[in-house]
Amino acid sequence: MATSRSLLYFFLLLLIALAFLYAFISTSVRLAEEYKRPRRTLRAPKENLWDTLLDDEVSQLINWLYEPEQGLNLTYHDNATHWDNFIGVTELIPPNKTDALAYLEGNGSVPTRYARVVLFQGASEDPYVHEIKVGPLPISKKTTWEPYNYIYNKGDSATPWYGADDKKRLHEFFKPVVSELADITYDLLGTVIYGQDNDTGGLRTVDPLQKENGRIIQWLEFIGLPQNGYNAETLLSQGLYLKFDITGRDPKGWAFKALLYNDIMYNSSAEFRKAYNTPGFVKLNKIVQGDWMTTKRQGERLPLDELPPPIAVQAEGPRYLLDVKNKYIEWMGFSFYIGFSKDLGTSLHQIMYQGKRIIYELGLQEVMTHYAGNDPVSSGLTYLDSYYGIGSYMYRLIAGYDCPEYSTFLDNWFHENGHTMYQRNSVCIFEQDAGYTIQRHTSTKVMGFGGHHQGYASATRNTVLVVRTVASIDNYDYTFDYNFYLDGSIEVKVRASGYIQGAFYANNEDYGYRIHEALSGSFHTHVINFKADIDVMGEKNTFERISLVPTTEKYPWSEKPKNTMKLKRSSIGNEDNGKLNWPENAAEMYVIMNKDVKNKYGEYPGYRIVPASGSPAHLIIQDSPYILEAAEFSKHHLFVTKHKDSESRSSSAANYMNPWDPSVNFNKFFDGESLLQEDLVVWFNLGMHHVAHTGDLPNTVSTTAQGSMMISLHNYLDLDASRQTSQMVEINFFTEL
Ligand SMILES: [Cu+2]
Repeated sequence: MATSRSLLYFFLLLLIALAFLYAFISTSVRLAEEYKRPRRTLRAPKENLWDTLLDDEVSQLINWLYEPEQGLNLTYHDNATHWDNFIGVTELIPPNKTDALAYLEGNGSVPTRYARVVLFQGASEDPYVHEIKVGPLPISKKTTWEPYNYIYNKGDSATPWYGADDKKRLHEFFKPVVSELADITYDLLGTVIYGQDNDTGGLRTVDPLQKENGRIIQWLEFIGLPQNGYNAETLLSQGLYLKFDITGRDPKGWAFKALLYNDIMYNSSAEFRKAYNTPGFVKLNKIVQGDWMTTKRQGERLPLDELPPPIAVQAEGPRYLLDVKNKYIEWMGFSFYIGFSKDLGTSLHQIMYQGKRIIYELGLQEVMTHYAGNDPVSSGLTYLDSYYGIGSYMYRLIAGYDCPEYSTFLDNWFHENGHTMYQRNSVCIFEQDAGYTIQRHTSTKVMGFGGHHQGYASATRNTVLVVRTVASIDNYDYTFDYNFYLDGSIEVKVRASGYIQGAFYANNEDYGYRIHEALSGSFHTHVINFKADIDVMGEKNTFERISLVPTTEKYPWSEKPKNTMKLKRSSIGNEDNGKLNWPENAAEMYVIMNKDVKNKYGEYPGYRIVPASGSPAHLIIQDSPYILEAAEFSKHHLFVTKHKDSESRSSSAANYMNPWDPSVNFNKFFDGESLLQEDLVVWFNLGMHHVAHTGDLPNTVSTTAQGSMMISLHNYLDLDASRQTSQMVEINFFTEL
């Protein structure tokens, strides 16, 4: 009996094992088939003019730059010291719009290719970074270089490089100062820094650098290093701050100026040590590390949560056509090219809808985060992320989480320091059901005296094409979506997640909530600037403001005047009036129109730009003493200017290195030029004011940390364009009451 029961168990186990094996194999086969499914391809009508340089072009270019005839005195990056000159980023310069359009829409030849090359000039008492323009490419006898000045309205592409000696300073200057304090930091902070691999503490610099009386000032903060392998150091501020003068290249000119603890300044380590040894010295809370810093699953299990949630499937393959080599896509009347740059990541170009160009360029310009706080680090911390290279932080996406399993994944690559960096699967493209209809209606009528209900219901699926990337810029993760809708709308959406940059809790009550033992969720504003070069039926357009105003009107049919509301139309005449905020109560519409064209009812066709989710933010701080004029785009919600090839970006990577004299001062774009029936560019901000709370631990969640802008057809077609889709139903019904 016992033997037969054992046999039964054995067969039962075998059966279960086989079932698991079958499930595993069939899932693997299914996934493999999914990936192997042929893409629906096409050949782009023209070459992509905005992608990265080709490998051959770059290797020839770099060899050419090293030739002594070019006079650049360059050292290979990997062998370079901080006293050498070396190559940074090399990338394609976008063509001028007129040249590009002549090629894309006319008989013009492919625009000549030029590269932008960033050169770090360390071999100088005053190190600097400058950019040169090299071309034509590929390298030939005609190739020359010249300073790449014309897109920098400072008039010069050179920027002081105060960070040339950063590594030397850290190891030979900062760390000796802090290791001398190790006994105190061990007691006050629970960590030590000796400049060794097993240090339990670290130093955070505040960016950008500051100036006082002509001297370059660097503030540093002690931080804990996470002991659990999670990237949580931005949650581990320790409230001890150091001030250094780092002016010049000669270490003899550098000085340790002061130390700040609990809102008290000490002019030297000795003064601080003396105070520390004095009875009554107030010791603040230490950071407490733990699971709260980790993103692993924690807390009580949720009921039924272990069952697989619903997922989307794509039964018959993609419904978009793709040219992978040219990163060109066609979908439901739209077509566009995807560009890439190391500083800014992906951008979209030559967006056509129903055979007409509607946007020449749509792309990120800058990601700014400005903090505030009682301490010098939180107060001064202001990020302009293009300096770090937003595109270089666009890593591999997670299939099934970041994007549906069935997405098409594309690669990016960029060239920096003489190397090519590949980022596999860092762009995903997919269609998704929005989860609600784009159109629906139910109609019922009671028929006759019998009370029969007769009617119909109509509904149209809301299928959206998404182009998605994620930039994980150190602590924060920004998800960038370009969403295309069946009614011709294009949505630009940003979601934030990842670790907040917290502050030490003490004395920061007015700048954020206290969200852990020693942590303040320091208040900051994200301003994320985009460029939309919108062209409505040609380049010549006008920016219309349609105000919705209260009024009192007399009517022939009424004895008394009536309080009511009506439309008031006006145009933005010139760039002096080109800085705008979103109106209170949304009582104004902003529409880019072509006033040389009328539809059959006499209205001008246009594209409306309108916030679609979240609340667009601009900087609350007036005239930031830290970012100065380096981020003028952050002062309003949106801007309109006349297109110029020399005003191609609202910011620049180099702005962050020299906010006192930024390479691009966006404010200079507004010089009174007419905007009436001109080629217009709209610069709009997404973002938010972020007062982090306990729900931002361990990571900010995207439910509230998001915002989007919709660019939508406005009297552009005679009818809603989503009527073209076959993915709709009309159901007639007849019921008795
Ligand atoms: Cu934030």
